[in-house]
Amino acid sequence: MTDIAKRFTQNPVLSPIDLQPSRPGLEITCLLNPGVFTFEGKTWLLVRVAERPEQQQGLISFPVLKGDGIEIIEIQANDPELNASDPRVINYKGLDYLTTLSHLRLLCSDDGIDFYQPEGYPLLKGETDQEAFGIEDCRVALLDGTYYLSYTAVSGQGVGVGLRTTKDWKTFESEGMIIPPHNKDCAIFEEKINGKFYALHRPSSVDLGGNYIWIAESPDGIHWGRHKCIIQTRKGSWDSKRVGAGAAPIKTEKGWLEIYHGANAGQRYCLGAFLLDLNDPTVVLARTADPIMVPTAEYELTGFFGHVVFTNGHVVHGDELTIYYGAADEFVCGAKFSITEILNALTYD
Ligand code: MAN
Repeated sequence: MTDIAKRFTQNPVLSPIDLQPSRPGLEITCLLNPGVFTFEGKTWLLVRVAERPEQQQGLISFPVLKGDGIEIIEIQANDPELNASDPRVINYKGLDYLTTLSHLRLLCSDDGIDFYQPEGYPLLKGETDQEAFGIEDCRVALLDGTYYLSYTAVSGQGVGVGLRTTKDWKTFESEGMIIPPHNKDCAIFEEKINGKFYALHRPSSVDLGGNYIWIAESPDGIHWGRHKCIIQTRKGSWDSKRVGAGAAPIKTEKGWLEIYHGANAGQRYCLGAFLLDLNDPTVVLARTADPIMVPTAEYELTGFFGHVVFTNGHVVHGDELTIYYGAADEFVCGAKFSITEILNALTYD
């Protein structure tokens, strides 16, 4: 057993019933994968809220954004042109759709455990055609007083990385799609290195290559280049099928420590870690052979999509790393790690 996470005894911290749907006619199916940051002395979560209409017998229905509103698409469950074998995505008449529509919602807390929705902060919703199936799994990076929100933008055109920035969490600048499909899991470093922005990201390829983690650099945090593949899946391992970055890398004396997710062919999502050179983060120094967190708790095994722990947000206090994570794609949970313990679990090349 290599799981070194200390899960909150209060888990799940948030369940779908804890919040109100964004509009009449929809219900919250999943609360998951929050971006995390500190602001005005509080811990904040930017939670992914996945919604759909209440499901009727024999019918599959889901919302997509249209103009300022939503359109509900309804398909007979027994339609021969429907493939609904994955609870998260469906294929109908050769086109892919998501079963839920996600927006991002701000919650805050004084103790990092009890979260509430404060007054006066907007919901972040899909705004463009490229976001018609929603926005998801936002990473939040703070650089020089600006928060960079890198999130997954989904539509029939594909899955890419969108960027918005804010200083006050009330007004936002949209920079549009910064990395085109198919790409997600984009985590921006919270410090420039040798004058440049860096980000981890995850293109997907079904043929040559794979679901690997890449790094890129940028002069301004918006335009990205010099892409380089740094972490690949490992055959026969817990991360054999896909890997993707978590939140912004953590600066340690040994290097930039990144917590990432890896899944095997059975779609079990675990967490591991790798270490990048402090001065040249395109160089991988070490990686954990085994996962540091494995879905084992009931709320991680059973839910909308079971056997999943997935993180894209954390807070660091000295040696203590508190991650917030999506469990079974349905709940938001918390766990603590010792950074030293994670560093000790790394295998150097
Ligand atoms: C995958 C899963 C879903 C997600 C889509 C689009 O299928 O991660 O939860 O909605 O990709 O990003």
